[in-house]
Amino acid sequence: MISRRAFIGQLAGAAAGVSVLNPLAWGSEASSDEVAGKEGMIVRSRRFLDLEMPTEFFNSWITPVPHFFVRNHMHEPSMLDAKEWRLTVGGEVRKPLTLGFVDLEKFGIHAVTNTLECAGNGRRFQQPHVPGVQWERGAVGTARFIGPRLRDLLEVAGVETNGKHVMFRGLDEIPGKVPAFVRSIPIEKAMDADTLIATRMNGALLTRHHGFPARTLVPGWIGAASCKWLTEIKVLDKEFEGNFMKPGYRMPKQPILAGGELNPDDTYPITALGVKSIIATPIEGSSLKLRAIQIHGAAWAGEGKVAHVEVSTDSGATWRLASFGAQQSRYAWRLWDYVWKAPSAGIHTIMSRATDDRGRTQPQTTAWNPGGYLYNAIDQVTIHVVA
Ligand SMILES: Nc1nc2c(c(=O)[nH]1)N[C@H]1C(S)=C(S)[C@@H](COP(=O)(O)O)O[C@H]1N2
Ligand SMILES: [Mo]
Repeated sequence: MISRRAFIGQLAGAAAGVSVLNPLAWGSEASSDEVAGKEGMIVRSRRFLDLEMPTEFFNSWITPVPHFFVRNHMHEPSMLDAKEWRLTVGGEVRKPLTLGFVDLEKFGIHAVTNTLECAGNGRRFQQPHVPGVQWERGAVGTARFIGPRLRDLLEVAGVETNGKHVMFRGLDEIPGKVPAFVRSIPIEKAMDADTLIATRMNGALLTRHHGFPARTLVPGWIGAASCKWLTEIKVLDKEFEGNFMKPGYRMPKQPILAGGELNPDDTYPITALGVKSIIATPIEGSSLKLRAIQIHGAAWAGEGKVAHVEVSTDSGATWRLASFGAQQSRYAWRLWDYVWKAPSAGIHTIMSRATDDRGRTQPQTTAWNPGGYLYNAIDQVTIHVVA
């Protein structure tokens, strides 16, 4: 017998840390509860579970929970009982609150369909290489999140005039002496009518991987803003100071040389997502018959609105508009598609480029940054068309 940990270590080593979650291939591993409720996902890390959605699952406007990516910086809480769980609201407030799950739900419910993307999505494509989880396209998903508005809690607690930022703490199990995953958002975003304490995702209670029993949902912003297993909300007079606010999750104020060093004082905290599209199918390296080829993908723009998606089938020389799927919601991606009659057999490069209503367009290359954040260069796949 080998220990479970050693077993996982061997598997991770064998597959260079990347493997596809396949119940048959994993044998008894498949029934382990660390991956409960997940199907066909790419495992980017097992120590702290990080699961990426393969591109074929971008075909659904609402991402089913089994296909929704997971990003954990620490261990998920092992014991969570909604009856024992408490949420406190404190700091710069007149009346601190302690709420149970039933009390929380009494604040009423509001639904926001949001595309949640990890700031590190696409890190794998940054050149030169940057360390961190090597996400490709799928650290993103869209779900309908439901729960009370954060501002309704803050209004009952009564934010003092010096309350400028709102800090969130989750119940993650911290491995040894590392800083807790604690971050804050500015009071304006906290008071936005669409910022939620979500208790449900796609109609069901949150699962453990996604923050049961409650998480914040900060729509249009990087995933890191939406704290899972929420247990403490604290109003602060300034931005929270901690590893995950600085040096973590910051962008250079000015472009820096690829591979260069970054002074934390020349950075700002990342908030909203950029404009981005990805090609879901055909997938990179696939062989397709010489006939009408269906190209499809998704496009999103954080707090912006996707205005159009263009597709190029000649390596970027000419661009044509893609059509949108019917479904839309303010903070959700649009699915798009384009039918292409390939002119000839051979190797072809397909590209997609989104533009939003603020005039932002995906760049040819994303400005390099040492965290590998907000990668949003024009997407491309190379396919083989056979006669
Ligand atoms: N408590 C806690 N909240 C967290 C995290 C975490 O590690 N701990 N990861 C964050 C990051 S970086 C992302 S991208 C999203 C991912 O949410 P998901 O796992 O539900 O997809 O959760 C965020 N909230
Ligand atoms: Mo993230």
